[in-house]
Amino acid sequence: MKYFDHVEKIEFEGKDTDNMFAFRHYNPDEVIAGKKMKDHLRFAIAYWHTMTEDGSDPFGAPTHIRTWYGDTPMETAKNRVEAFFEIIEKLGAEYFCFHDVDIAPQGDSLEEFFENLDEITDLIKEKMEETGTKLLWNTANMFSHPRFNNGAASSNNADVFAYAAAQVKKGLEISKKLSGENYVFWGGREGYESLLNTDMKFETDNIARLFKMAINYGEKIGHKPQFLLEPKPKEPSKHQYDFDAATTLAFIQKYDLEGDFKLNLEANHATLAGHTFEHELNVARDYNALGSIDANQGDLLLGWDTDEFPTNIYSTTLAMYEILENGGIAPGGINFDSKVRRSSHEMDDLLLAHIAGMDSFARGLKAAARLKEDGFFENLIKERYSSYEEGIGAKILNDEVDLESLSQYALQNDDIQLKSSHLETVKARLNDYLV
Ligand code: XUL
Ligand code: CO
Repeated sequence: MKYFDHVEKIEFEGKDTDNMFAFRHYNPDEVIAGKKMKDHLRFAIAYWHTMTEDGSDPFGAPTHIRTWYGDTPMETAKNRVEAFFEIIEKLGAEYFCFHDVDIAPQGDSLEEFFENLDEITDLIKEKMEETGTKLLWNTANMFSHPRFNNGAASSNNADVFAYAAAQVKKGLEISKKLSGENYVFWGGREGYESLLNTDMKFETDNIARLFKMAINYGEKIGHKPQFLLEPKPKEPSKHQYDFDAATTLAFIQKYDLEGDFKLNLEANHATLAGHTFEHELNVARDYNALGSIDANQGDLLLGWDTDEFPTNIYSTTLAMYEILENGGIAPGGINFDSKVRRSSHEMDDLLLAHIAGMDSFARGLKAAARLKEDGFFENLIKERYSSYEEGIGAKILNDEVDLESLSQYALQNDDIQLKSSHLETVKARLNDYLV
């Protein structure tokens, strides 16, 4: 069965087209800054938001019309595989991502869940071969089921730790089976509700224990995906241990995980942590830990995770600039961890929303490449720190001074002249690159 028969493969038609089912900016084979757009962007489609979201919210019933529901959970799961790969093919995305629970029903036991996963991943593997699609990353959902209400690896209950370990083991086997390029951990319940009954050190030690077991098991089965840790400050837990990039990097360093772990950074998680997306990417880049991104956007007027499709080209431009400066994002990619709004309830919205997101990142890439070509930020920053190029500044950078010599210098040079940042002009000039 075909789910989107009425839609042709989405092609680039340019910004003047009035065809909704066309790219207006994303032209996969167009070369920008020495590389094809598709190779810069490495777009991935998220199974969960695309296939399992139904538009329900705490105040209302599902709104999304979906035609893939079957008579049994397994039949629905199989129909979803069919529909998912049709969406991927139509969009021309090369990658996808999923949680274990997105693709197969959990059944009545862990054993049944694993059997279902085997059957569905056989099907997915066939589809991957048929379409040439690749697995960017998979992950284990260790946050939805009630057993995880006190955490997974950080749970106070050791049986829960063991259950989580079994899911991670299976997740790595699936990653090997489908040649996953990365493997993600996002700790939605790895945090606390109240510090009154929480031993933070005990819990974070245990999280690191599970990660080391994952690294070891990967080595044992001869599969070495890039491990990624995805920061988020809160939601569903009140406080999550992987609060933001800097906190998560401190964890990675504390437990000696730098060789195996990088970060998967999500735009909406950045803003929930009180940062811009580009701030998070910049921090990760500084640590050589920019692994992959979850593309979406939040609503700054709301305090929760709205996972909107990214359409803000200011943000996509600054994010793509960080990615260009990083020398690319591979083996990571740009995964649309984004969901259609409750009112965008038609099946076609799944395609249209991805087109909007892909076009917005394509525009971001083009603007970022122009900024880089003109040395826009490079010149700005060179000029701003120019006092370190010679004289006392150069001596500071060369570690040729100490407090005594600097004090002597300052006593004779205390009539300091500061230069204006002209920041308003900078922002206005940046606008010229966006549109
Ligand atoms: C939740 C979130 C997750 C992770 C994978 O906010 O972003 O979907 O990306 O578990
Ligand atoms: Co995410």
